[in-house]
Amino acid sequence: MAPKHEEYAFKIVCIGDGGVGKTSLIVRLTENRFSEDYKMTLGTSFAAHTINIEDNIVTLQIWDLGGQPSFSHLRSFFYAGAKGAVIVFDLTDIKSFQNITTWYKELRSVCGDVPIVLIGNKNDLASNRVVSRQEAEMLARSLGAPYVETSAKTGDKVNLAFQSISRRLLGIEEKLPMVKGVVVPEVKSKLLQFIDSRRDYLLNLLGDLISARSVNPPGNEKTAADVVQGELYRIGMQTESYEKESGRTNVVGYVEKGNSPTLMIITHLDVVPAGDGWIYDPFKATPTNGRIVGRGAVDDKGPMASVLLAIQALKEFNFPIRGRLLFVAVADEETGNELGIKYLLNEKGLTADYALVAEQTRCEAVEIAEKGRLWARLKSTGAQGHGSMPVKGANAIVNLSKVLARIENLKMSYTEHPLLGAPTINVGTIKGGVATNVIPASAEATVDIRYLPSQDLRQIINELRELVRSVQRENPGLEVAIEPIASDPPTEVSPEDPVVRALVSVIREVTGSQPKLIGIGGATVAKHCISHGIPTAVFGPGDPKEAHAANESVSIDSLLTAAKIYALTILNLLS
Ligand code: G3D
Ligand code: MG
Repeated sequence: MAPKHEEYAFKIVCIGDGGVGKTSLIVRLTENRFSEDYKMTLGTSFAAHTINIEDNIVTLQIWDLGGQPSFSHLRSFFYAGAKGAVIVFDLTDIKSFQNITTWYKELRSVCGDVPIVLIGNKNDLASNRVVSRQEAEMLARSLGAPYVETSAKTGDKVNLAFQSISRRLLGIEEKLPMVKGVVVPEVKSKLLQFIDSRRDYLLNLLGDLISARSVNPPGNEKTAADVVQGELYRIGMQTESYEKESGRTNVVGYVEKGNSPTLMIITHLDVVPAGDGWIYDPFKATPTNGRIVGRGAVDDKGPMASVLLAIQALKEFNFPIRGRLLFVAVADEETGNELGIKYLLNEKGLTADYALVAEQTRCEAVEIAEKGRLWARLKSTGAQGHGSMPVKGANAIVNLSKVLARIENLKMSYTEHPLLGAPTINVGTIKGGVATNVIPASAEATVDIRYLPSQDLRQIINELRELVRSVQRENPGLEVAIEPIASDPPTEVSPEDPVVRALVSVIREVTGSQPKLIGIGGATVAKHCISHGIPTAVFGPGDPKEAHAANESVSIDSLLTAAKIYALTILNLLS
C-alpha cells in the first residue's frame, strides 16, 4: 500500500515578552540565519514554514507578535484562528519567565485549550541564565506543555521546538496531563469568595489564639489547644488530643472521605516569650495599618488561623475531597519537638502521604530543603599554674583560641547545594578560667555547623579533628578534643513531589507570580516528617524576620491569600 501523504496548514502564534527572541527564532527556523540587528518587531507579521512529520506535510503559519503593550489593540486579530502557540521566555531574564502565566492566560482567553510548547531561549548565554531547567520544566508541566531550551543564535533545538508543536497539532503527541487536581472552576471561585468574605472570622480566631498564652518555655499549649479544638468542633472535624506531659497538648483534627491519600497540614501552638520592646500588649491581637500585631501573629498562630479558615471554606462545600485531611497543631515546636511532632510521629503513629507545614514564607516561596545541624564542643585541656609564670603551665584558653581563630578556615568537603548553598559554622559559646591570676587548665567552646546533604556527620567531626591537628603541629602540647553534642540530618523533598508541584501551581494561580523554591539553614517540623518518610513542604503567610521579634506582626491580606492557597492545595491533592 502506498504511504498516505496528508497536508495540513495551521496558524500558530509566537508569544512572550519583547526581546526574548521570538523574531530571531522564527528567522532561524525559516531562513536558518541569525542576525544581531533585528529591529524590535512592531505590530505583527508572519512567516510560513513547512515541516515533514512522519508522512504528513505540515505548513505552519507563524504569527509573530510585537511585545509592546502599545500594540495590544491588535491582539485579538493576532490570536484569531490560532490552533496552537509557542510561548517564549528568555533564560537570562526572570521577568520574562514570570510573565509566562500572563501570556498563557491571554492565549487561553482567546484561543481556548490549544496545544502549546514552552521555549526557554538564549541557552547559549549559559553563564547569564537565571531560570533553572527544573523550574521551567515544572512550569511547563503545570501548563500541560512540553519544554524546549533553544538558542536562536546557534540554532540549537529550534527545529525540535517547532516539530514538537507540529506533532501536537497533528495529535501525534498526546496532550500532556495538567497537574493533578482539576476542580470545577466554579467551586474554586466560590471558595475564594467565601474566604474573602470571612475576614472578621479570621481576625476573631487569630485574636483568640494570640490571647491564649501558650508561651514556651514553659509551654502551656493547652490554652491554645482549647481554642483550636473548639474551632475544629464547630467546623465539624473529628478531633483527638495527645499529651506526653500534662498541659503540653497536641491536637489532631481530621476529615475522612476515603482511605487515601492522606494530606496532613501542620502548625504549632507554642510561641516564644514576648521579651522586651513591645509597644502593644503582646497577648492581644492589635489591628494596625492592615496588620495584626501580637506574639504569634506570624509564628505560628497567623498561619494556623489561615489553615483553619481554608478548612472552614471547604466545609461550606461539604469537603469536596477524597482521602483524608489531617490538621495537626503541635506543642513544643520552639524548644525541640520532643513533646510535639516527634512524640506524635514516634509514639502515636501519626503518618500521611504528604504534609504541608504552615510557617512563614511570605506567600511567595515554597521551602523544600533544610540544612543538617551539628553542635559540637571543643574541649581544651592545659596545665594549671601561677599567673605570674605562664611558661610553667599550659594555657587552655590560649590554646583553644588558637583553634577558634582558624575555625572559619575549616576545610569541609561538600558539593554545593542548589538551594542550600554552602555549609556554615558559628562559634556560639566560650567559657574557661577560674581566676585572673591562675593559668587555666580547661576551657571550652561550642560550635554550630549547618551542613549539606552531600556531607557526612562523621566526616565533619574528622575534619574538625584535622583542623585541631594542624594547629597542634605548630603548637606542640596543645590539646583540644572534639565532642559532638547534638545533631539533626539535612532533609529535602524533591521539587517533583506532588505536594511541591501542587503548591507551586496553586501559588501561581492565586498570586499570579511564580513562587521560588528555597532552602533554609534552620529547621521546621518538616525535618522530622521527612525523616519519617513523609514528603513535606513548607509554605505560609508572613515574613520570617517577624518571627520571635518584638511587635511581631502579619498583614491581614497575606493571611487571606494563604487561606486561599491552602484551600486550593488541599483540593488539588485530594480531588
Ligand atoms: P523578540 O522578537 O522576542 O522581541 P528578538 O526578540 O528576536 O528581536 O531578539 C531580541 C534580542 O535578543 C536581539 O538582540 C537578538 O539578537 C537577541 N537574541 C535572540 N535570540 C537569541 C539567542 O538565542 N541567543 C542570544 N545570545 N541572543 C538572542 P538585540 O541586541 O538586537 O536586542
Ligand atoms: Mg520580535
